[in-house]
Amino acid sequence: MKTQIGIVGAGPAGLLLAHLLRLEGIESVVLETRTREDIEATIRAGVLEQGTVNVLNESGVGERMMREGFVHHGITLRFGGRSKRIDLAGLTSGRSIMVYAQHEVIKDLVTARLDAGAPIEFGVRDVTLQDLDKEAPRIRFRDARGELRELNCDFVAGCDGFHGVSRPSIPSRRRSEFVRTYPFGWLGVLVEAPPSTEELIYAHHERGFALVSTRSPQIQRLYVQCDPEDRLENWPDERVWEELRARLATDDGWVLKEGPIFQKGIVAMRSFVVEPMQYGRLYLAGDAAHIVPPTGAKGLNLAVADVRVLSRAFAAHYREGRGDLLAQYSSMALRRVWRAEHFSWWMTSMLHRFHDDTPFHHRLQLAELDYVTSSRAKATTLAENYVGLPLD
Ligand code: RFL
Ligand code: PHB
Repeated sequence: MKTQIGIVGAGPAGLLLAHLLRLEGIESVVLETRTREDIEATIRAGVLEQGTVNVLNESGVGERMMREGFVHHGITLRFGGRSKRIDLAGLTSGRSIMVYAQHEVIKDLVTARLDAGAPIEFGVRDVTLQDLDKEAPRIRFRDARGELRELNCDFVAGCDGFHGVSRPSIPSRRRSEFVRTYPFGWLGVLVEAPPSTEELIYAHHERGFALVSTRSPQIQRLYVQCDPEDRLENWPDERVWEELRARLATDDGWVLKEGPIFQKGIVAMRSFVVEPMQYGRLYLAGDAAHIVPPTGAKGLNLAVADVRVLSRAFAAHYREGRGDLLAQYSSMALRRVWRAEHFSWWMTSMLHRFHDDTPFHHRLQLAELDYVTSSRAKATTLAENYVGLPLD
């Protein structure tokens, strides 16, 4: 089997890259270890930056998002029992965010690709990348029927997430990794209930962070900070509600609307970057190259920004024989990545309880929250990062 770009992973990075390349007339094959049903049902991100929304619309896969997604013009920071709104649109000349679930983006991209008759190999196993530093790299894998196959490509795009095979295929002497793990995770739940708020609430509390997000007028997405090693058995529904009620309590009579919890999961929090995001003919994109803690809602958006730059670089290579954009891919992508790393780390540090917290540290967090919600300059810093800096 032969193709121009072999894409490992059918997450947002791999699927959008395949889609953007197809629009440029560049052929690709997407390999994915999981099934279509599984990738379309995995609950992850919810917040799309304006730039991400534009990329999806301009490439023709934004129609359902525009119909079913929700545009938000602000967010609320809640601390000390009070709520303060950050006017995202007012502080950024009208930019906003879209609340539309990641698995809905995945469904739209899978449909677009399959409708165009382009291949996605689901259920592959034993993926290995060969000859990445040679003219003709190859991807070996076992397909869903168990047959050994080989894909010859001009380039390989490693879009297989944090636990994929692409990044470890770069010899360790040729990559530098930057890591921070946080001493907490998020317990996330999906709830059948009407929204308690029109905009997302990020809450700082002595018992730990809490977040109120949404999926639809009927389904809400709520998170509480927890021990990353904690087990779901320790979080019966009543305990989830008790923590949410306590951490979100205000002195103005606001009430959290409750309902049946139908999905629960715990995610660990880390910051991670690999440099460079390229080796030979392998280009990494999305979580394969970098992870941010979800507090800044940046992970999926970074994946989109990466593949936009990468698809343009491949287009310049095939159309004009130019290699300069491919050569610059890693440094261009990393500039945005490190900005988002800093923002996500800052939001996380400001809003969470750390195990070694002292009263001094707690007061510093409150001072920072007070400043962010009262200084136009600081609020603008939050707003322009949250809605996303303009794409290159
Ligand atoms: P993904 O989504 O992990 O996709 C990688 C795909 O590769 C497959 N794979 C392989 N395929 C072939 N061969 C192999 N050897 C393979 N190994 C793995 C996997 O099965 C998978 O399908 O990475 P990608 O495409 O880079 O996308 C990144 C995003 O998924 C991620 O950054 C976001 O979900 C992060 N994130 C958020 N991002 C936002 O922009 N806004 C948010 O509001 C937001 N909230 C979140 C989040 C992530 C969360 N979790 C669960 C970590 C909230 C949460 C709770
Ligand atoms: C979500 O809706 O899942 C969500 C929203 C905002 C975040 C992270 C996750 O910062």
